[in-house]
Amino acid sequence: MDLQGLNQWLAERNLKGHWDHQPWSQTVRPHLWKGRDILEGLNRAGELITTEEAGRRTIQLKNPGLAAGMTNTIHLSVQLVKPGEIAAAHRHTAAAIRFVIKGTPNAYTIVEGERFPMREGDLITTPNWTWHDHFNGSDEPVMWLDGLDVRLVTHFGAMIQENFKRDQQPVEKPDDYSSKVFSHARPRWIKNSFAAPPYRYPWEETNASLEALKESAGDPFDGILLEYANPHTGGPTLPTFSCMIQLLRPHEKTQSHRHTSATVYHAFRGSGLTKVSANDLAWESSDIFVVPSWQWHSHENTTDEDAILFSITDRPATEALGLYREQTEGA
Ligand code: 1HN
Repeated sequence: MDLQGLNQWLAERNLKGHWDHQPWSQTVRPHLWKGRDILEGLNRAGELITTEEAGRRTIQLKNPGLAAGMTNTIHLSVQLVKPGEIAAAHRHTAAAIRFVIKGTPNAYTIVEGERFPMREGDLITTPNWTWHDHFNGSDEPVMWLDGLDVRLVTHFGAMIQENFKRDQQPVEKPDDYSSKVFSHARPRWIKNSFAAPPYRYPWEETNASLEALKESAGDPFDGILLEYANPHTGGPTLPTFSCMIQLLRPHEKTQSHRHTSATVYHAFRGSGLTKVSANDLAWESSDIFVVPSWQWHSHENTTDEDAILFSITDRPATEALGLYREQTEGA
């Protein structure tokens, strides 16, 4: 039996020699999806399928280097809920965030008995195992970005899901409950029972912070970069991933670095260029792109207007597992 014969003999028994080189994993590729394609697909889906039939009416982003999903950890999709529609209540071990790209008054995500309004630029979390459903009570569609750690959770074989006994969970908390419970003066008798509580980060507050800090030095790799802090711990948005918003000032060009965490971006305002290894990802408002782990990257605002990127990073997960490394140019 020669070596090739042995490889074959082993393969028939679901075994493999270390010398028989086959990749351990598929490769996440840098890639950019046009926002207008996603929105066109979603609007067409709005005519062809109901939320009831679809479960969730979302268009999922698929990385060209993977059989499924956008990265090995974070999954991204864009969701549409039409006037009068309900996306039924459920909970799962995957944690999710919603970043609203087309808001409207009277559309809500209900999480653990609290209804959170969905206005453009708002970020709303539905942490691991929290009941959540969506409802659009307005006469205009509502659309948002769904970010979940479902790829990571699936790798662990830990994706568990339960449906609520009715389509909608009851609203049991007063409006603005979380924003008051987690404000600067906090009730002494309420104990938070989640590693991260459900929470809404209103755009007007996020934007006011960006504006107030605009003249600061900023981060050399990311400009005016803000992290949406877990209101309970002050740490990353969620235990497995964190959300950021960054403002790149007119013609601002950042330094290049690389790190062992993947980041997915949504161009919320303006346009620019993100260089990822040998790829030039030219983005404009509404586009989505991915910077895979351990690839050199830098950002540039190529215009005379401010540019704003929303992003999700799996860095908290890699840090928790002792896997985080970072390298800067010349280091
Ligand atoms: C999910 O529960 C939602 O609740 C959206 O809106 C997208 C993608 C994968 C798994 C669960 C939602 C999802 C999801």
